[in-house]
Parts: sequence; structure tokens; C-alpha cells
Amino acid sequence: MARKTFPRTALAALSAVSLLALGACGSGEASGGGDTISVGFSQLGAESGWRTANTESVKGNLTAENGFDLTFVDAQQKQENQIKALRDFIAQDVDVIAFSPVIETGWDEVLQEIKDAEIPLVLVDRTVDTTVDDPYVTWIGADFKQEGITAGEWVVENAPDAKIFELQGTLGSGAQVDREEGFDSIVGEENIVGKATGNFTRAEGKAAVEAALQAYPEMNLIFAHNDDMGLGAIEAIEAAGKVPGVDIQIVTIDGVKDGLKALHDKKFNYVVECNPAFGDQIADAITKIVAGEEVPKETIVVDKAFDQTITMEEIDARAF
Ligand code: GYE
Repeated sequence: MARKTFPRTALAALSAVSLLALGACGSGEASGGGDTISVGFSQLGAESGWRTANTESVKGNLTAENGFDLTFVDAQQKQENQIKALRDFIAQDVDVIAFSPVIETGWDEVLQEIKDAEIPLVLVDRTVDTTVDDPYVTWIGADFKQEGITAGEWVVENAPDAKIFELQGTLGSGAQVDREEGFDSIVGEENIVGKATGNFTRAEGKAAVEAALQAYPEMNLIFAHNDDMGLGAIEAIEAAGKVPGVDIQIVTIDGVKDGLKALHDKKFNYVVECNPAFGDQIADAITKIVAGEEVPKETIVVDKAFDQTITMEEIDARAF
């Protein structure tokens, strides 16, 4: 698939193009500061604790003090809003565009427009699946498939006979597609009694588990693609008079504070981290691109995993 390959050949050319573009229009013209880099950032939403932490990290690093003029737009999980924001950034002729795509497909036209405008693109967090050749300079995000594999390995080791319900993230998003592929490859499809999406939100996660409790009375383990949906699952399970973490085990991905507290309270059983605090790496990549320096085609943000032995000190010491 196109998004899985990271051709390096066009990188040098793109960097050169970005330099030329900067030379032609004048870096930081709009904001007045000689070295200011204007960045249009299309965030996909504010659906989860992870996303909130990621947004804070982006805004905390792409600051005026650090030399950036940031236009930040929240798309509220709607692709059409993201496409509009991206077109606005092209019209503004920003120095660099960064965005986190809500789903993988449907970007071909706008990615081509960005390319035609010769604005370097930094892909953040989620991946794209596009026919456009070499659409971005660099991608920074987590290895979602590996996160799913790590979660699956815990299940195989600790609950080998589990009847699993998989609470999927936004369907068609890189985070959903790859986590599911990784997890299912380890536990085996035959051990999964049902699947439904909770769109990465607490409310929709709760609703999906309410329905699953009816549809799959045998389920005794939920794999939630993020903490927020797992927290919604806790509410649904408790409302049904069952004990989360015991009657129905819960494995999640993210490791935001609320998720790790649920793990410490033994309502979650295992949490695979997905670190959202990589705004510094985004800022660094953008600075290098504008300076014409080479950047790697992909940067994987490193994740850990936690079990119920986690302490409150560890949780309190975390930045997100
Ligand atoms: O796990 C989830 C968020 O794309 C990695 O999106 C991100 C995911 C994250 O809504 O909480």
C-alpha cells in the first residue's frame, strides 16, 4: 500500500522546492518576523484525552518564542472540515502544512493541491492511503500495529481463553486499521466474539459496550483501541452490575492519566502506551525542512506498556 512505503528519492527535491518557495515569497512575510515560520496545523478533533494532550504538545512547541506563527484548526472529527482547513492554508501560502488525518482515504485531491502549491507537508500521528506520489516530506507518529500486537500478546499470555469484544476506534483511521490488524493477528479472529466502533470517544464507547453486553453475554474481555472508550466501557459494565477488570477484563491503548488511574484501580488490566507528547519533534522537523536540511521519511514515537503494578507516583510524574 502506498502509505506503507516511504520512498526517499523525492525528499531532497522537495526540500529544495520548499527552499525555492521560501525564497520566492519571503519566509515569515505574513508575520513580519524575518525568521518566523508560518505553519498551518489541521488537528482532527478533540475526541480523547490523547488528542487533548497532543494538541497541548503541538501548541506548546510551535510557539512565537520558538519562531513559529501557528494557525491551528480543530476539524471536530470531520474530514470535510480538514479538507477546508488545508485549502485555507494553501490560500494563506503558509511555509509548512501539518495535519493529522481523521481517516486514511479521501485525500488525493487536496494532497495534490498541496503538492502543486509546493508547500512541504508534515504528516502527524495518523497515516494516509493515497494515490498521490510522495505526498509528504515526513511522518511522525506511533507504530499502531505494534501497539495492537503488544496488547494481543498480553491477552494470549494472561487470558488465553478469553471471549473478546473489540471496541474499535474511528473506522478507516490508521489507528483503528493497524491496531486491529496487529491485535487480531496475535489473538486469532476465532477468539473475538464481536466488534463495534466507539469512534475513540467515551460516550460512544459506553454505548457500544451497552449493546455488546446484550449481544455477547459470553464476552469476558474487551480490547479498546483507546483509553477513553475503555473508560466508557467501565461505566456500561458497572451499570450492568458487573465488575470491570474482573468479570470483564479491559485492555486499552494510550496511557493517558485517566486510563492509568483506572489501571491502578484495577478496572483496566493492561494499557499499551501511545505517547502524544511529540510536539517538540514536529517543531524540530519543520525547522529543518525550512532550513533545507534532510529529515527522516518517518519517525516512530516510542511507546511503553503498563500493568496493574503501576504506582500513583509513576502516574503523577507523567506529562500527559
Ligand atoms: O489513540 C486515540 C485518539 O490517532 C493515536 O486517536 C491517535 C488515536 C489515539 O483519539 O485516543
